[in-house]
Amino acid sequence: MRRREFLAGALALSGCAPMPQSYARDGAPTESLATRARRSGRWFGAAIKSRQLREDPDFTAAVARECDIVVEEYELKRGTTEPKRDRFDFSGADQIIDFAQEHRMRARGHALVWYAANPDWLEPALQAADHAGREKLMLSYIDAAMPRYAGKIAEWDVVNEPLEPNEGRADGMRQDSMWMRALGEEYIDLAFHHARETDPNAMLFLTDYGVEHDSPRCERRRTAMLKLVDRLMARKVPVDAIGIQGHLKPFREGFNQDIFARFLKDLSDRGLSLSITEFDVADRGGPPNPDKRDREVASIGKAFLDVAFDNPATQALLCWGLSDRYSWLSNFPDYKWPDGQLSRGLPLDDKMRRKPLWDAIGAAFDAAPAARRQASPRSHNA
Ligand code: 9MR
Repeated sequence: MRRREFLAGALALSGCAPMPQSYARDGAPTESLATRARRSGRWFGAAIKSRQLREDPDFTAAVARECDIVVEEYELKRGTTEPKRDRFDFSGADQIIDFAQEHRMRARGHALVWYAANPDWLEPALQAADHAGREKLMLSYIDAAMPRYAGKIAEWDVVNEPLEPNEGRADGMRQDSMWMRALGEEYIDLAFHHARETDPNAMLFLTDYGVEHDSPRCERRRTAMLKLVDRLMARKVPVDAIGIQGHLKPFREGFNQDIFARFLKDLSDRGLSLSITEFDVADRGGPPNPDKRDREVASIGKAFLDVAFDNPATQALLCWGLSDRYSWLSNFPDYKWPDGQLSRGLPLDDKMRRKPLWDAIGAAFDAAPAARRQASPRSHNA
């Protein structure tokens, strides 16, 4: 594969292969991304919300057409499911998982242990508990969520976003996390061992962001992730896979294919599977003309995905949303456009029409060498 370097704010588009022009602005049917992903032995899908399934038939049809894997954008986070201690509400996640079952889709569970999106009662309860009580408070959520979806959720984000080198720890671990404060780094070991025991058939992921770009920030985060993975493997923690979130911001930070390929190889050489679990492209700062911006977004997306799929350990791509009608990027202070226009970082526009990014994803799947899927979860205890 010929690799290129993409500079923030100055994508050298003239040097890139032309984007294929198969995308259908009139919605003409062509093979779905799931079909093209499957041909390379991979899954394609998106994060969704139950409300979209209840209220938006166009969007729901697009998900059914394009995806064969889904994940809950927020409805399996503890702040949603356990608003009061031991009083659970899984109704949103249930609807998403029912939809996946009906459409014979694979499903991911996101996320069991995260520093954010927790209920208000949790941190004070942790502070009041002794060590055994603190462990129990973390593991009780695994007990509540995993068995409920056994056989239906094939893979779980067990620990999400454990890294934040900017907070100053030498090991790059996120210190401003209730789990680090309560249990130290061992919280990760405990969570994975417990998840493995609770659903031995599930594939167990550690996921994080900010490891994609060619920037000092991402370099620090890549180093911290590799070091964490090495410590976990030395302690025989049953991590099966790494989820690279893939929230790209090409108009702020550069991208270098060789650097990213090397990082993925460093992970897969350690025996880990990989997935891109939250892909989208922040378009703020890109060209004002939306067509031109779409082409640049597609170009950087293709450069990134070509590397991701060149590694046979990469088994899936999930976008964080499917259509610009619903993207967290349009609401997030750092990424939203000041004039209120929608972000254009997803494969379908707000009218469910396929965009150049859709083409880029399809073309990346078409060009990908076959994936090497893990037949069953790998246990480092074996
Ligand atoms: O997109 C999600 C947004 O709708 C939620 O309000 C928020 C908090 O639950 O989480 C967003 O998703 C995040 C994901 O769970 C973890 N990685 C970053 C995502 C975007 O912030």
